[in-house]
Amino acid sequence: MVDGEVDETRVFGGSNVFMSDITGQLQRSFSTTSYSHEPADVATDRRNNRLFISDDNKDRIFRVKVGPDHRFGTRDDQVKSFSTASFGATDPEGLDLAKKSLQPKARCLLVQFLAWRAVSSALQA
Ligand SMILES: [Ca+2]
Ligand SMILES: [Ca+2]
Ligand SMILES: [Ca+2]
Repeated sequence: MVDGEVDETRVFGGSNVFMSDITGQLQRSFSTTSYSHEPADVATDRRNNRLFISDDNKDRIFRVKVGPDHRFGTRDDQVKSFSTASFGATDPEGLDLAKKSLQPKARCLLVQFLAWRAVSSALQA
């Protein structure tokens, strides 16, 4: 789970990513603030030990690879990113991974979904 707002509160303890086991027990936490102050959602790629984190201020998806220590949130993590604005998704929030690359129709639905999330966020603000 990621929290894009906790870094703006007095209770911020340095972490905005929280990893739990299936019972909800916190296993690990770390910060994305060196590259993202607004993590909106996270998708896990367990097979390749990667996280994908959306940032709705930067309109980017960050790809975080664990590195040689096999732990997230440490200095050897490899962080890369790509823009979502280039395919029309400004204010990206919810994201998930698909096993295969998306067909054009699914890509269109994804962009619509992201746009819908942006509208629903605006209505709740
Ligand atoms: Ca923030
Ligand atoms: Ca690491
Ligand atoms: Ca937003």
